[in-house]
Amino acid sequence: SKLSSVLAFDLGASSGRAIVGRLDSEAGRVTIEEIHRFSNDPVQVGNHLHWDILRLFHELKQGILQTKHLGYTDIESLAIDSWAVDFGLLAANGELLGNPYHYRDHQTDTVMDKVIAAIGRDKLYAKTGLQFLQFNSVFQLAAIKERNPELLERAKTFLMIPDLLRYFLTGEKHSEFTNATTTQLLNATTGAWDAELLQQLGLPGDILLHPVASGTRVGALTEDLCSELDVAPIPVIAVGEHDTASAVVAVPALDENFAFLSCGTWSLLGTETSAPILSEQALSWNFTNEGGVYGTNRLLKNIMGLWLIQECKRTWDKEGKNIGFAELVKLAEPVKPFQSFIDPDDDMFLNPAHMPKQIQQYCRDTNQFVPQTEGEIVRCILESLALKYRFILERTEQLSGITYQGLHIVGGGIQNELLCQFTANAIQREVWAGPVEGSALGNLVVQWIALGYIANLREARKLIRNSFPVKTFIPEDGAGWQAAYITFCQVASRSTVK
Ligand code: ADP
Ligand code: LRH
Repeated sequence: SKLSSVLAFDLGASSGRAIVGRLDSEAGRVTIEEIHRFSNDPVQVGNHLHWDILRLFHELKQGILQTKHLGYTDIESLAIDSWAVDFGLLAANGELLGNPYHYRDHQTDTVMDKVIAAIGRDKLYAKTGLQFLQFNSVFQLAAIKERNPELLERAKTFLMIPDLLRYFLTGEKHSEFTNATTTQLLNATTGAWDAELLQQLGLPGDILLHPVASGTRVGALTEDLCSELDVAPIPVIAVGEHDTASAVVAVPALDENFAFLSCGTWSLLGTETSAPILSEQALSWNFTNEGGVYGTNRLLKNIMGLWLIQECKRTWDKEGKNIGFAELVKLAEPVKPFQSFIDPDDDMFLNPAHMPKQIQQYCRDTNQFVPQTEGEIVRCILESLALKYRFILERTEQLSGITYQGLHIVGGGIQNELLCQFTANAIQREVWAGPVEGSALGNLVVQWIALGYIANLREARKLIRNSFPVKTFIPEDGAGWQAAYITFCQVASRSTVK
């Protein structure tokens, strides 16, 4: 039977991978092989935090080479997805101006409030439908304009991270729709850049390219790259290039109405809707409407996620402890439950110098038990995340008017089974965990839809459901978690539960 092979690059904020997908259309099955994985290490230079964009491009090349070395001579296309909001600026001659900033760079710390004061919160939300996060591209651009106007004056083209890497691969400049929606500059109603907003903020609208729909073919590897790597000019497709858009494509839901949690560096919890929900309630709860593939909308909220654990681990690594993620979970398991809670989404956790101390500070400030050991700190984070998931799931239900029987979780975070179980306990419903490589799979299936092998999104989800295991977690200890939830809400209200 006919097999098709395509290549996905999925770049998360903590790591990237190259995955080859093989589709057997007759059998209705997909298999994947991870052919390359690399860490994504941001670099602090002076006062600023940057992505190491050339290293990421180098890793893409290593991935392409690896397909050749493993004997995949029949790759029909490739595509990139990555974290949202960040971008590079090109000069008139097409060269990259400076290293892209990391969204956690402190340049935006005070900018959002100024922009909101200038435009109006309601108006900005009505136009873009996006949640207010201090690092949305609009605020980064406003920060650059304030601090370093020469950079913007020299810029000829604005490209989001996957657009930029794709440009390095193909020489073609295009903006992809799903990721463009995360800038907070795209008008949710028209699907075009909001000229009035750009003008009011004094931002150069002419550097923005009109977005192409996800699933559009946007060139092929350049001749130069093909001779450098000695490979064929593989076609390149713009999939749902926002990793969360791709992750939600891969949710193996059989029902049209489902709640999801995309669980990696961030926890993105919400649901898919057919149109943006721009109600007053959605605005006051700061829910977002991000553009999805094929006309879908993602109503969701960012929750700080496993960043909290990653940062603790990074701090402990620096202290020479080198404890792996699986080991950290093991340390948390025997710890006494419900000793203290944090609101994961307090601003103080966005990019602190020392995450474990910051968590202790929060507990001290709220007169709670102060966790001391690694296990106690990780336990506090995991319980707090699970309780925050309940809080946001219930708000999602209120906004969508739909009750969900359980929660689908996709992404690297499902390897943390303690967190999956805590989540089932906190929401008192089933959790369905899988697939782990959600974003990469969403990337792969949209390539196959674009190539004509899969009919549509619904078929793609069925295919994923048939091809990858989903692990069910049954809720336990309802009374204990209900009591914990009440305490959690009291504690978190001090930091105005957002
Ligand atoms: P991103 O795409 O945002 O970089 P991933 O989806 O790759 O993130 O998820 C990475 C997270 O998954 C890590 O921060 C870690 O918390 C969790 N994780 C990875 N491996 C394990 C493991 N073996 N046990 C527990 N958690 C894990
Ligand atoms: C997850 C993600 C998320 C964005 C954040 C910047 O990787 O793309 O959807 O809010 O990174």
